[in-house]
Amino acid sequence: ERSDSNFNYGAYHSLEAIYHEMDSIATDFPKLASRVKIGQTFEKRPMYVLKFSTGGGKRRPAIWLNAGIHSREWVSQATAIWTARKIVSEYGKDPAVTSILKKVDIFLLPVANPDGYVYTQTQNRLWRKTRSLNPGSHCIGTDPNRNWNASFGGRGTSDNPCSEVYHGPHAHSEVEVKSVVDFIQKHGNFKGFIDLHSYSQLLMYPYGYTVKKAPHAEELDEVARRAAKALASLSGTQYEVGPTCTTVYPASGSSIDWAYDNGIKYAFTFELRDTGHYGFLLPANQIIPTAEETWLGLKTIMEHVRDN
Ligand code: ING
Ligand code: ZN
Repeated sequence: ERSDSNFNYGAYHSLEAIYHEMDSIATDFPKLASRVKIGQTFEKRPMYVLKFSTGGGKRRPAIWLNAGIHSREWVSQATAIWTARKIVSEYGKDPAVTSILKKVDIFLLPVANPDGYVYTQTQNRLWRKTRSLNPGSHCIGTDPNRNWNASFGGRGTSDNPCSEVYHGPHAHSEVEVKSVVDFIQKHGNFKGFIDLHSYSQLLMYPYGYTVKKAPHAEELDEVARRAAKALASLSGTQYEVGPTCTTVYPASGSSIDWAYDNGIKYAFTFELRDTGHYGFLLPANQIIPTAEETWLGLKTIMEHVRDN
């Protein structure tokens, strides 16, 4: 029944290959998955999401799964595409997946920064930012995780276009960010937003822009602890849990702070494997082990969204 089973989930792939696999997943499971273009990048590449839905109308509560906003964090894009295949193959088999999809739609963006991703594959493996031009500067790109309208330009950002945490000329200046913002706002019923990064083995929730506690910090902490415990249950990988600002560093304009401040309560960032031995250059033989354990954490969060 599968039209294409040649994709090796234990390897890193080109943007083109990932997009092709997204198309294959949608073709293999047409009642469950569809590939939707949400916009195009600065360099005019398409931005694709996979929508997983069992029907129930446009306004079903939804979860946004984001990956690859920082292009060099390759295990995040790889984990995301593995997760897409996992969702369609477990639907109707794993009661958790089946029940989640009975109530909630899942939107998965595996490559949130396509221009950056292509650049890491062809020019500079450690490129983090977008590839937009900065007028008046020879430096390229904006940090797309400092570009959201959540205390934009505040702590943990830079107004220097040459910085790795350059916030950009204004909130949502990056078309890759704006496309996600517009999609989520137009939809209007997102309840969860999960952003996959690497590395450090952390599971964080708002805020990054302030040390003040988020109004739902206790609930978010409890969910995150349960998710980290589920993740660790597979092979013992330990995650630290806490709010971004005090767990990693202050950072304004991030995706999850924007999501949270716009009514998407269940907002989390995973920093996937490892703790720094390989760092961004995580060997491909760790993709599937990383994705398998992360899946248990993701399911814990998605079940909580389903029930709340
Ligand atoms: N770390 C994140 C970064 O954007 C982070 C940390 C997470 C900041 C959530 C804000 C919100 O700097 C990496 N590795 O990108
Ligand atoms: Zn990152």
